[in-house]
Amino acid sequence: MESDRLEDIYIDDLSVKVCGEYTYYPEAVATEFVDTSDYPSLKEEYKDYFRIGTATSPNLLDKEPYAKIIKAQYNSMTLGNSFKPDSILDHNKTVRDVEKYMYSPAVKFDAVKTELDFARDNGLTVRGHTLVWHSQTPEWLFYKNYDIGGELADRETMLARMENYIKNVMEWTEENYPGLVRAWDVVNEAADDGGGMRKSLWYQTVGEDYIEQAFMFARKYAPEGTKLFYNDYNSYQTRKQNDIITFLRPVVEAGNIDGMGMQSHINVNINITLYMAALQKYYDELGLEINVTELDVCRGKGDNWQQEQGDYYKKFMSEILKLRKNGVPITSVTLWGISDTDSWISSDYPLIFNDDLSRKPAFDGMIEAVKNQE
Ligand code: 9MR
Repeated sequence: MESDRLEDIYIDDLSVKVCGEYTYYPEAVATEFVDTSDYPSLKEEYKDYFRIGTATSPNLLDKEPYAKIIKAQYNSMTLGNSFKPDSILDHNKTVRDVEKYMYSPAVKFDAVKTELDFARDNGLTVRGHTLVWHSQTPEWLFYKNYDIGGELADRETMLARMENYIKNVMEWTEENYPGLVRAWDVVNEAADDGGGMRKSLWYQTVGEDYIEQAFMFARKYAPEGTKLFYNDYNSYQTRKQNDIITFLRPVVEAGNIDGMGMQSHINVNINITLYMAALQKYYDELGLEINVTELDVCRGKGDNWQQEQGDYYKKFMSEILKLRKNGVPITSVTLWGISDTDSWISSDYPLIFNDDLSRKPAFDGMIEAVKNQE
């Protein structure tokens, strides 16, 4: 704005539209950390059963105490945000040449390198999270000519964009980090909390077979041996589970899915027996292997919450081990973060280390569960 006259200028009816969504990259607030060298190691204790993972963030790996505890405790990691479509899709490049990128949006991979280098250099495998999701996926992807002022793109265009996105991400990853990503969350959170399928922009543009299509493309481009997962929250709840089983059945029949990811953002009041029955059912009905992909357990209200939460973690892991012993193929358990301070729900203190990385009863509970199996 310019003016030759020295008068006040008023702007009214200003509105700011956020394109995409805000992503919170976790930070460590503590400045002093305890020495974690003498802790027993989760990955060692569980090595005969399944992998133990954590969610990471590039700025946490830069902190030495964090890097150290991750190397000591975990043998799998999930990039907490960096592999999501809003981090990979290159808006500027795409809209600079819409014709060229019409069916294959431009992608960039700068954001994933710190974490993938760390995993490769320290012998952790990676769960790729995530390819097809309603959230952290920019809205422009779904529009004709990538113009959010216009109409939604048609089914054929969106199928082509979906196929090329999956192809480009999988091929880049395998070329640059061969064998590192052992599993992909191909479709994330497709079930609606109110029942049925979520009416996401993928659903609206492609139609209700978008899950089948996504898994078909994923199978086509996934390197041999890479496991393909569906991943969701509250997927132990009966109604949601039934919906998920219904829409995954054709994917199973087509042979395009290997596993069910149970996010498991839970709390100390969730009934462990019901939760385990759900795992058993995914296996019985669909024959899928199971990963616990985003475990955190929000604390209870009482003064004794640390111990109560520790007991819960212990019971939870004991039952997981039991289920595995009884034949349910559970192949990894991943915690969604390291310490309470870097959790996405830090005010609920849901993880196994305190802010200074001192161990909580939750950590000891996980160790006891595997040491004292019935
Ligand atoms: O942990 C992630 C957090 O840092 C981001 O701000 C948030 C944005 O949606 O996503 C968090 O991870 C989510 C995961 O990708 C899917 N399941 C729910 C997780 C917690 O919101």
